[in-house]
Amino acid sequence: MRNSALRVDEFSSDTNIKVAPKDAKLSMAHIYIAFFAFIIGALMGLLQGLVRGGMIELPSWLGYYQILTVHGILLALVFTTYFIFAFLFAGMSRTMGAMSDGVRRTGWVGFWVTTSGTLLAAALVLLGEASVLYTFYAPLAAHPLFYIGLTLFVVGTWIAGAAVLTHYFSWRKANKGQQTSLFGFMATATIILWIIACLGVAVTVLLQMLPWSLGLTDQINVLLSRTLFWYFGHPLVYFWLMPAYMAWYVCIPKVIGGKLFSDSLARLAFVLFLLFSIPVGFHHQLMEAGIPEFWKFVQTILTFIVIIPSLMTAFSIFGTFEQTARAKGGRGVLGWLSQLPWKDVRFFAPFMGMAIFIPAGAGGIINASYQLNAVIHNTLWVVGHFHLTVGSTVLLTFFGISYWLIPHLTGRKFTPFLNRLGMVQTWLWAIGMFFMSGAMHLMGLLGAPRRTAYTTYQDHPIALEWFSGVFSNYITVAIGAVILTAAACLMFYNFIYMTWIAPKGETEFPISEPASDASTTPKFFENWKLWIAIVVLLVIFAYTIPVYDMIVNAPPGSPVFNNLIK
Ligand code: HAS
Repeated sequence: MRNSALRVDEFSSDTNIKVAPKDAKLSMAHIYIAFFAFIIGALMGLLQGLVRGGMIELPSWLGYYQILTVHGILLALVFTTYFIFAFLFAGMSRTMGAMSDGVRRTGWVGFWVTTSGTLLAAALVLLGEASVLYTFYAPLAAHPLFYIGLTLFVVGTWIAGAAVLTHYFSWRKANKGQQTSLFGFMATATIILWIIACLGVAVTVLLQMLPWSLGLTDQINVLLSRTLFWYFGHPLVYFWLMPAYMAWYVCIPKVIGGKLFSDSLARLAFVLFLLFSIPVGFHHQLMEAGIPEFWKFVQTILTFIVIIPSLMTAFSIFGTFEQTARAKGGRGVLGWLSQLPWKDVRFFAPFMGMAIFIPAGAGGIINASYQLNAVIHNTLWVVGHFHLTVGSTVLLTFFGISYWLIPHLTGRKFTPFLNRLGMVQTWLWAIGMFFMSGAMHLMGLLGAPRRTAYTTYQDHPIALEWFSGVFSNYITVAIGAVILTAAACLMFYNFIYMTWIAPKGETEFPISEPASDASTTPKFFENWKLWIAIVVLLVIFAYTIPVYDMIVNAPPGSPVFNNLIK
């Protein structure tokens, strides 16, 4: 077993290098929680789809908003966060050497603190004391213990993040002047983004929501609270996306038998995400009164800048595909596509995620455009948008990672049987999403609101029109939800198979090399002090004046609203 950081010449694509067994345990602990949260969250999604479509009624002890909260928290926050840390810990160990005992211990402390927060928050939701949805927006209030659970969750991830950062910086210290692994670089950017982003939610939870829910203050400044939430909420979506991009840049080229298009371009994309994904929260509040239009405009411009690293990624990954396929003999304008390993789920699941991200990203650009946002804000369109982005692009990539990561960590084989199950699972997920998310987009475009339970709006003709299209109706949503549930159950079975049933053996953790003709990566990319300083300046620029205004000219505060929508 290795117990020291790798030398620089070792973190190449050597397939014999494995995640150290003790690090694998830490990573697997995260995976167990991720997949248990996933299956419960997915089953809640089915119930929700059927209730909202008026097809079933929930028993009196179970509320619609309660299951909506469980669904959102377990899938969008718990599954993603645990999976991401599992991937980061494993990848750091694989590319930068085994973690020291101290670093690993810090990782475990982070795991237990996060898990205690998760359990506490989950218990409050299950007791019906925190039906506040996954955005826990004021003035909906939860039991104070829910906010304490959230705080523990965030603090736990900071501790786990500190372990990732310590491992990275120790390696740098031990290998002075050497370039770090691309995986380590990207993991560091992701964790720094997460820590800076969480400051916003920490401030609103600790200084506003907790005292207000405890009755220590009578009212809450809702505008300020939402602004602090979205300061966190938008980088949150990149916290989900960046690990998916890590797999696209670092692992997929190896899976398809090629090399990374450009190490420098990949690093630049991640630096741009770090710089521009934080000062853009106002694009979630374009319809919110009380924020001067000038500042909404500034943050909209910054939003359009944060689209650039995704476009760079599209270019780079497409370039990797074409170079690899042509090297294998592919010809023609698009004929080379036939050379890609379409029957290998380790490629196909993330590829499906990439393909879906093309319309999903276009939807995001629509959302960010002020006038168009007025059409779609608070409608089912937005729900359709995030089921395509995080629910498809990110999740399909995470599933694709699971097919090699879990057997690698459990010392089992990626078998042809598992590959077949994975292919079926990917198709089911994509088809289910096509129906569900497609119908949501169309219904939202017609005006159907989000965040509501079943209602026909007293049979108002305009409202009935929202639900009675050939494709845009609740039956289509329900069909999609049923197919997605089948896909989720299959994925859960695949997780069980990879963890406990697949034959013992070895599975590769794929890490690609840069192309042989790639230019050297400039050293300034590793200058984290510079990037953090620019982030701070951008945040100060984008937020100081509007936030000052929200505090000094505060709108009337709101008392607690709770137990209204259990
Ligand atoms: Fe978003 C709302 C704008 C991306 C998630 N977003 C949400 C919410 C969530 C979410 C959860 O401006 C709802 C929050 C809530 O509950 O209220 N979003 C954007 C923009 C982008 C974007 C501009 N969103 C994401 C990602 C998410 C995510 C990523 C999760 C992971 N979003 C908004 C706005 C709202 C919003 C407003 C507020 C709406 C409202 O009013 O409430 C951009 O980052 C998108 C850029 C992406 C692209 C696509 C690049 C394509 C790639 C694929 C390449 C394909 C290859 C394969 C290589 C430009 C990289 C090709 C090969 C072949 C052969 C085909």
